[in-house]
Amino acid sequence: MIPADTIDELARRLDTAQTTRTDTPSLADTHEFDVDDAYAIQAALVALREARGERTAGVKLGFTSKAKMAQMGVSDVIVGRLTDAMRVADGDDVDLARFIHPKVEPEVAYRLCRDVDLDDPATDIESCVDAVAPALEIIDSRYRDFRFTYGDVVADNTSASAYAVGPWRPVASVSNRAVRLIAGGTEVTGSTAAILGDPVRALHALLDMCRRRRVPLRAGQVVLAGAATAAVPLPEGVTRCEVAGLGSVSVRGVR
Ligand code: 0L1
Ligand code: MG
Repeated sequence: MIPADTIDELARRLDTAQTTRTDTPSLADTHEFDVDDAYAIQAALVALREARGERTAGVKLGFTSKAKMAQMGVSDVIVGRLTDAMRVADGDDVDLARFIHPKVEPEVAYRLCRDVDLDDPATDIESCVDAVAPALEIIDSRYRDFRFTYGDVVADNTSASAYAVGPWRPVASVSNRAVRLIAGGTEVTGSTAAILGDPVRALHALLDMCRRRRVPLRAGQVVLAGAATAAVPLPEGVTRCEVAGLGSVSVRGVR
């Protein structure tokens, strides 16, 4: 474990990168740290946001596709935290100047309807969600040229930056649904099967990660289950995610 003052220093470095929209080199270039340290930096980073008045609004999973896991050489998902300041209402403008080099990915979101008891081995995570919706996640790695290690990206709150959720529907299976992402002139198609085979598996993976990393899960929070396609640069103009049988959600990039 690296010392507490180093955790604090690295969290501040990432926080400054985000608040000043200035990228930073990989933390791993100058510091040796393990995954436990990385989650400690993430917690300190989110605490800085909370100290400025932001409130936790949910959690997200990353690396939920086989392709991304293979690219990073890992077999585990990562968990990050969402705050209310990251939320963009469906259809709203999002100022591109908020970001360093934003990308967008189409996702599925779940809504927690009760607090999740992480310490009860019998917890049934599926009974803790009451709604599902199409979602867009805007990721904005704070690292220069997207050059980061697994530990770096965990420390950087899994590149979490902004998100939008479409109309909620009562929870139902969203397995194997066609997904379309239209981002300006770019169109990408995929399937919810890219999310750990079925987005419901993301809920189980989330429970496991939150138990291990002591990330609380509370009623009303949003869960971003993971991306159904590769991320693409967030353009000026409308970006829309359509999930077959579930609906759509959009944001409009503005300068
Ligand atoms: O899948 C995710 O939401 C995590 C993204 C982290 C890696 C990146 O910034 O590309
Ligand atoms: Mg994502």
